[in-house]
Amino acid sequence: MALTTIQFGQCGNQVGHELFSTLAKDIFNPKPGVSSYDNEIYVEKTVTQWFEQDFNMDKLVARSVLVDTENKVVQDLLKKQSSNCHWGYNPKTCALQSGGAGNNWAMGYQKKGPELLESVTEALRIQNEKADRLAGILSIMSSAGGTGSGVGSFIMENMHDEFSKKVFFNALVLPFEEGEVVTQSYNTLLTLAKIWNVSDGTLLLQNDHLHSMLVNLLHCKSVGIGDLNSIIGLKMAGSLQPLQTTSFSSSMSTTDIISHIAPHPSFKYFSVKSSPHTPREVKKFEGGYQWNILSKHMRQMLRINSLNPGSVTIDWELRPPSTAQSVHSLHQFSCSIANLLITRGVGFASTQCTPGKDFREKPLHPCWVPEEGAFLHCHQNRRFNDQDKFAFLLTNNSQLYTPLNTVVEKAWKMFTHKAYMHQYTRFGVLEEEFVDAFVKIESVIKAYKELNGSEVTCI
Ligand SMILES: Nc1nc2c(ncn2[C@@H]2O[C@H](COP(=O)(O)OP(=O)(O)OP(=O)(O)O)[C@@H](O)[C@H]2O)c(=O)[nH]1
Ligand SMILES: [Mg+2]
Repeated sequence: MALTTIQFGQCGNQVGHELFSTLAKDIFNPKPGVSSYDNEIYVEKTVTQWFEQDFNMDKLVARSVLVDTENKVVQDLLKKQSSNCHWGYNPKTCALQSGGAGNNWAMGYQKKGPELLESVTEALRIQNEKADRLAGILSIMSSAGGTGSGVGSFIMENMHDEFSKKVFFNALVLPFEEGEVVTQSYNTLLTLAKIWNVSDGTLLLQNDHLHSMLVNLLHCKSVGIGDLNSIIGLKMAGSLQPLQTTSFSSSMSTTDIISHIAPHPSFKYFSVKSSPHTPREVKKFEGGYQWNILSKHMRQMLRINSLNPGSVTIDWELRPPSTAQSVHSLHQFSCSIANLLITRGVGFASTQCTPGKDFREKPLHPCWVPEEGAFLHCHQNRRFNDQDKFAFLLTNNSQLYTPLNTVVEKAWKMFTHKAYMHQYTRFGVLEEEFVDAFVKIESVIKAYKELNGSEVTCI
């Protein structure tokens, strides 16, 4: 089944490019660790999902639409498509303008979005026409600028009805808390509120958190945007590349993944944890982790501070898996609507690892979530990212309220002083729209926050 990706703005286009590069690297993995028959099936599924085959150019062409209000970023990406590269974009599926949206959601949503609608629709038609069976649409953008957030919200709203029978989901990059865009909290608030109605599931990616992973785990001395994107590319590809369910018989489609991880209309957010991330110099000497250690480590990522469920005591994604037994017996877990553990790599079938036992424990989920819906484990024998073992945890849990809460609190402080409001009212986005957005997202935050309490009442 095919997916069409729409990349919005600088961030969406750069992250999208990194995603397709990661996918192409995975396709051409010289050491897949599986039989050539299994490898062929995997590659065929990957190509069908993400690419078109251009036999004239002997290249894969990404099934993607590139949208921006300034053309520099996209032009740079198109230039990168040198002749020896295995994949590229189709220049006919770019919808570009010049001038930018000035970090202003209102300008993107009210002005640039409507101006770009026709060319985006045409580009999507070209992409979708070539897809045999379209499973859905994935859009990628940041919430802080004007194009990704404003144009992205506008286009997603307008496309929603047309694709209502397909899975319609998005990856949203949240800005650094101390970000460079002064109106980023407003832009994020308005984006979250608009896409809440139309998206089946939203993957939240936090620039701050990705930065910490690079510093703590990969020992990067100076972190660039490209480094952040390489982790995003890994997390997204690791989550969406071909999989089997634990019975190792039936396969798991992207539609199945989204409907498992975002099964409830009040809980549509999820994040992706991943492990192990090891610095290149350590990799050479490492014996590798056992599957059961990795599985336990992924479960530890759901731990929160038992005294203050609003905060995480130790962020387990920021430390490598430990082979020693944990000394913490008293701990609480973040209450989850759904978890999906994905393991990729060799030797799983021959181990005694049974992640379901750990992840299905009652206190991990509210009592109204059925056991079979709460946790799923999927595996793929093929090696990923040149590692023997790699694990990903897609998780829709109460902790997701924290980054959203920070944004809403900042936006509220600015709003009470009417700061920068003229930039929005100038484009017809009035105070009422802000109030509606606050009401909506605050109720979502409240629902997530109360999850931890809901679990306690049922044990
Ligand atoms: N992870 C990541 N974040 C990015 C990238 N590019 C920009 N950002 C973040 O995205 C936010 C700014 O959004 P942009 O994508 O640059 O803005 P835009 O959508 O192009 O909108 P305008 O330029 O205002 O028209 C800031 O928080 C940046 O830190 C990227 O390639 N990767
Ligand atoms: Mg831009």
